[in-house]
Amino acid sequence: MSGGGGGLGAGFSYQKFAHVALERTRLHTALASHPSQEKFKFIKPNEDNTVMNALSFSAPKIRLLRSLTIEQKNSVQVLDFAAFSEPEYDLPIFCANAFTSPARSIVVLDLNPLYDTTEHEDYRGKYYRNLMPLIHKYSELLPWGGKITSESLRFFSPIVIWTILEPTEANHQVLYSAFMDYYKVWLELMDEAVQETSLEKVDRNREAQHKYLTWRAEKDPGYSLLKKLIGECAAKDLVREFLFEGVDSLGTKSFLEYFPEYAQGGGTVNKKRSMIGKSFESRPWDARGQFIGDAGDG
Ligand code: BLA
Repeated sequence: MSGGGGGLGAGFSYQKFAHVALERTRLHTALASHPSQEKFKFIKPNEDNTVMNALSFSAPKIRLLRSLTIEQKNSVQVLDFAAFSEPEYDLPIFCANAFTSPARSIVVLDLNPLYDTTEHEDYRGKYYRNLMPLIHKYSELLPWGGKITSESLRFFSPIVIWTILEPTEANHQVLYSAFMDYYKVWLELMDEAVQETSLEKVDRNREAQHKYLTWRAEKDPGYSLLKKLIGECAAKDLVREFLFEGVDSLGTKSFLEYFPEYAQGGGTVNKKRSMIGKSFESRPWDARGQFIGDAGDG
């Protein structure tokens, strides 16, 4: 399958990523259609050359597994694939986001930690210590993408792949391989996950997931493209009832209660993505997963 000189040629499809991942999931558990599926199954963009595909499921241990792909003929391709466990488990959130234009692919692939791994060393040890080889496997082909919205870092794990690539067939293959490696790891963690019985811990997990959903529902970089494709109202519904479903039911705290630094006059949320600005020119974790911040830059 040649892309005909690279670029967004035939054979380039994030739908395949989602399809294979869902097939994989079915080897581990029984997927049921998620209630959000009905409303968004037939979502239709304003532009004729664009196809959107929205799928959502739940399963034992999995509160929400959902996938959104957007394909614009010879132009933009988007993948947003995520898996959230039930709050009885403290599993990381599987997160695969790719935005590909003819110029470049912007990628985040991670097992987003439910708890900040710098503050919660026990959580880092539980889930990431054994996974560090994964990042070494891909650090050359999928190098750190450079400065990033600083606030995003607390939602990333030491094995995050944050990268900006030329959208060639070869890079796409590497991305596919990394996506499947990371997803298989998540499925294994899911298999092994043991239900938390302490109500206090379950509540803590639920709130941590709600905080994550609240962040992404408000600040996700994909929002403006979604608005353009389906209009402001439908984009808001898609974000709150599909992509980050749970944001209106898992907790009652508001964005500003979690992230007060975004408060501005009149109690409204500052529209800026970042209050601190961008930072972290290079990977801010060492080979053991210890946070080193911008230290690597010298
Ligand atoms: C850019 N997307 C980005 C960037 C990141 C992410 C880090 C670089 C800009 C920045 O530093 O903010 C992704 N950020 C994430 C993710 C998390 C996070 C996954 O904090 C999780 C915690 N991207 C999508 C989808 C679309 C999309 C679905 O995932 C479109 C529908 C678009 N992302 C998109 C675009 C850019 C981008 C257009 C470049 C423009 C910009 O930076 O705003």
